[in-house]
Amino acid sequence: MKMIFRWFGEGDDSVSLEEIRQIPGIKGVVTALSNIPVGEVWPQQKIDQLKAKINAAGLEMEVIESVNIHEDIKLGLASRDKYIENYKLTLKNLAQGGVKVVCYNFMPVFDWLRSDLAEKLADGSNTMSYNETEINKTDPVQLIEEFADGSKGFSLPGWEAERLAELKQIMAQYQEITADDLFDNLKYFLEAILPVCQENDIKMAIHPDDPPWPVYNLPRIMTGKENIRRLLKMVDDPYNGLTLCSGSLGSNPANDVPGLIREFGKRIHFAHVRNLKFTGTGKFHETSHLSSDGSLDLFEIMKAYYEIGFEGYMRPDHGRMIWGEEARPGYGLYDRALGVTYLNGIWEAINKISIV
Ligand code: CS2
Ligand code: MN
Repeated sequence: MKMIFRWFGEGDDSVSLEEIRQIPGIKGVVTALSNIPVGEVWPQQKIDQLKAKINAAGLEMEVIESVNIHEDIKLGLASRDKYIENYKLTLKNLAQGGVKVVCYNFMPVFDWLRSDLAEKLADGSNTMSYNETEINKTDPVQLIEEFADGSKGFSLPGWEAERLAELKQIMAQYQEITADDLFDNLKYFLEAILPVCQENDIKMAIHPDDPPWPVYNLPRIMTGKENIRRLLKMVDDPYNGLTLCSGSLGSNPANDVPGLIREFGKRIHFAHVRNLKFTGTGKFHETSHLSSDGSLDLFEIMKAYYEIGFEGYMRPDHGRMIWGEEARPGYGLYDRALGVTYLNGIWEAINKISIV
């Protein structure tokens, strides 16, 4: 297991590489080039500059989160081929820069969704929460607009302000798309890029949908065991793998996260580990990583990774905002750093107990 930490890049993250370097056990960052519109090729020079900066801080850059997928690919439009060609070039350039794993998602229009980005907890910290009833009251177009105008302090991934005009049209186009269509479009994409992944030894790791069920009438397919099985069989190759996010999959209580880890084993290239607490049907809030703070058993999750002989990358996922920190929701330094230390502690304990 290689523990890494998400860093959004200079100017896009309140946390510095120097701070990340001081978290015990952190070997590298998972990052991305910001400011490259979705669908365009990531230039080699910019990748190399980013890598040089990260390496100079004593950290590795072997994982990218995310190279986002253009909506035309998800919609299966004729124009997808040009975006797929661009994606292949980006993968080649990234591999050239030493990148081993690319995390991406295949959610229509939206990435993760929350109804509250700063819900107050009893201990005075705040955290992100989800309430299906609240979400259903909001208008998706308005929600994206609110993010894009900068008033929330960061933008929704893949939704640069200049692309807002297309949004209504894209929402309408999705009304024709079923979950099966989305699977077909994902298959088309993966089969097209796979030779590039094999030649350049760069693995794809799809992130599950968050939350893992359809929202705003948009299909979502990376939701649980059956669909993940279908994906892995559909393109049965180790380069078609998973980012197993305990928090995203775990927000549906029907998903048994340790069971998924054991079943999908070597096809997991990247692990996102975090906790959350169910507060009702379609309702949860994120918590610290500690098992007793939430509904997921992080010991069982880490034990499952240990038992499959996990050699991939792992990162703590969202943290709360604590100690007065102000940062991008979910991505402050302190609570995630506490998460790393807790996960490393569990791992060390399992390891030492297993070898006596
Ligand atoms: C992440 C996702 O920040 C987060 O919540 O878990 O946004 C993730 O980066 C993307 O879905 C992966 O493409
Ligand atoms: Mn995640």
